[in-house]
Amino acid sequence: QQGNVFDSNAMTLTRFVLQEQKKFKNATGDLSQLLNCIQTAIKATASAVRKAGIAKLHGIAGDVNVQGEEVKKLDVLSNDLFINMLKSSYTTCLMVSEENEHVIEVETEKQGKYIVCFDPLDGSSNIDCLVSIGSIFSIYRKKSEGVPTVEDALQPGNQLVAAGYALYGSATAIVLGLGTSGVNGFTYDPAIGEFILTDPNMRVPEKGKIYSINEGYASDWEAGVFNYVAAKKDPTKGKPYGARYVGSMVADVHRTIKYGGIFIYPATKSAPNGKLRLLYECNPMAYLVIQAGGLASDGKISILDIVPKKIHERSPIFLGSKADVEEALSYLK
Ligand code: P6P
Repeated sequence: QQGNVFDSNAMTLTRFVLQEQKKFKNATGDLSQLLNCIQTAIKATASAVRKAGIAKLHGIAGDVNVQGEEVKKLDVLSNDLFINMLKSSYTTCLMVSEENEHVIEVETEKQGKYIVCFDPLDGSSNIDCLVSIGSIFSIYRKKSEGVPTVEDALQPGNQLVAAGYALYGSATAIVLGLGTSGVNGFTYDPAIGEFILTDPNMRVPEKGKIYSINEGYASDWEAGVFNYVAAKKDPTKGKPYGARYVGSMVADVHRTIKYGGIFIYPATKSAPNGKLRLLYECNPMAYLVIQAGGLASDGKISILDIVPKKIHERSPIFLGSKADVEEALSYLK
């Protein structure tokens, strides 16, 4: 396919989702509708992120979110976009957002069978210095009868129906796992306003050459983590690994899926459960990495087997190439 020929048969995300739906004869189309509304929220967020400096969306919106962090205007905008597009999809009954302390209920007449947990703009501390940021989402089916409650959102990751992320990087990309067709990557084409399939059936390399962790906290790590990271730098133990740490989870995880290696946000003395949130950071990323042939653990069990107790609970995470995660886990007591 030459570079400048217009592809009249492009595999768009919308088309891909419909194609997947058709594999299930009793599919209602609700998941397709839900994913297309998420796609709209992502397109609008991408547009705002790309012109934030011009549209004066940088800087502090003044509020403070449940994490006690200063909320930047883009955070608020992306959160509103996700909530509004999801509510008007008529496919969700409950939502959990990183920006909202309590679950978000959908009015009865707009309710559907899905529950969506999302971080509308992850890595927001990087917005003003133009480092890549992302949106992360995970989709469950409501299991209980009756009115949706917070319990419906406390499902382990092994119950996920689908999960994905958008990366607002040098290009805008969506990586999506539907549980049925592996993990697929799409790149945004602004010329037609569609996401085009560019990375079919993504696979995490069996072993990588990169470790990704915030070394600033080394004095706070448990011994096993300290010894593992030291081993990655020790030439007597094999060729030292390269170090890469963006400090934006979506960017660090996307690189890990594409190039291999390991991403770690461990427990520290000050943060005994690590920093990253289980429902809308660890679970969706673990689901995608595992579906792509990698591993994701909290140091003891698979991330996907953790039964959440609170919607904003945190978990340590060791994620990436199977051989690298297994090696790291062998250093933990
Ligand atoms: P630290 C960004 O604020 C974030 O939530 C994730 O995107 C990222 O992986 C992590 O925190 C970075 O945390 O403590 O290394 O700055």
